[in-house]
Amino acid sequence: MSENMKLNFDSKCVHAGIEDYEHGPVIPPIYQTSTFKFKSTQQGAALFRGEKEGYIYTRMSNPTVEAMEKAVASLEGGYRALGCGSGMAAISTTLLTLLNTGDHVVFSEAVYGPTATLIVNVLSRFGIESTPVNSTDLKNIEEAMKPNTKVVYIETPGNPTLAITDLSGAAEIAHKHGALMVVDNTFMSPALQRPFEHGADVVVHSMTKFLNGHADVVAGIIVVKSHEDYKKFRSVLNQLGGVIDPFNAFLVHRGLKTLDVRMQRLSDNAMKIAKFLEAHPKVKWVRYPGLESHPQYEIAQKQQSAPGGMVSFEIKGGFAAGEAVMNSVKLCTLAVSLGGVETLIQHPASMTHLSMGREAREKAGITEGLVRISVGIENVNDLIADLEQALSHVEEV
Ligand code: LCS
Repeated sequence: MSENMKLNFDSKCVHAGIEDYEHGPVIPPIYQTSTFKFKSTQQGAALFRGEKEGYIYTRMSNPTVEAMEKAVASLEGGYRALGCGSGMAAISTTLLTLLNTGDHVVFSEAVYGPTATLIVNVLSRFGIESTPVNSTDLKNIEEAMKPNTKVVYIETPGNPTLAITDLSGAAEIAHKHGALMVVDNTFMSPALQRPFEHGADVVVHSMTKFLNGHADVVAGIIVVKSHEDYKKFRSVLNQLGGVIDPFNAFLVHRGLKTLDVRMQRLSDNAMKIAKFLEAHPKVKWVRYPGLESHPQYEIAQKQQSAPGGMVSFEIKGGFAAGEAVMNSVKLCTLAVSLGGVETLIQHPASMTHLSMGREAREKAGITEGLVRISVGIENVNDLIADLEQALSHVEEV
């Protein structure tokens, strides 16, 4: 692809990060090597001093990893990106890069369970304070800000409540108080939401999910906006060591090619499933950003180009009823994780959000009966037929 050609997002998914390689392969080769040979001691030393460009050691950089990083940075509209060994590696590296002892973090209370646990149980051991807030109401963010607040950490839509935070509003508050806004964009992917366009300073992802899209890789990424940030983050990542390996980077880069097509299809499927569930007499409530019943429907319309593939709902009869549905599905798979081409169903209170504890879950609106679906790209009629038959196993309340 010509460097100076301006492409639309769906074309970028196919071409971003792809360059000309020796022997002319269309797909970036996998440099499955831990280390790179120096031409001389002088050249090796010059590479270490940063006087020459080149590869030294795969923890520091690798061409296959770099190709994928360039692709994700381009799709998010950032400057550069740093591939990590998991989403949690990306999140922990980000927070350890930006925070010092004595600093304070304000974070969305509805986040992936281990993110909350990392902030509350681990960072606190290093003297970093935190305040969880219901970030759907910007007043709560404003009230939680302190003179030592350095990071406002937002996950939107939040896992698993799908609570939506106004990104531009949250960024304005963070910046007014001299803090940075970090956004976990895992649930949307840049196909549906680009946080840099709404004032984010750093974007993180679990690439395990939609970016890779095929449930066969655990990986994460940090996307930054400037060369200074890139150098700062690269240095900390190099010391902490939680990098992605070349083969997983290759797989993610391959997955990115179909990102836009997958996100459109699974959003369409999820919209139909959400409507089906909302109309079902055995369903108590449905939370989906594409439904007008979603409390932040207007904000979703403003900052998301489609509602995405995640649907949460509760069946009348609470957890026992949800359990009956989850044990009866045949096409949907009972498993945690999300963002693949296959539809997954799970129970956050006993699975992904167990580590948060009941009190924090209740405060964040993660009810004991909440069931979460990650909608895939199967034929939507097959998915609805499966949910219909699974719901028939629930007794009428
Ligand atoms: N951020 C979000 C929004 C997530 O949903 C997850 C994982 C992570 C970060 C962490 O990424 P990882 O280290 O697993 O690559 N969410 C999961 C979930 O809901 N079910 O299983 C994993």
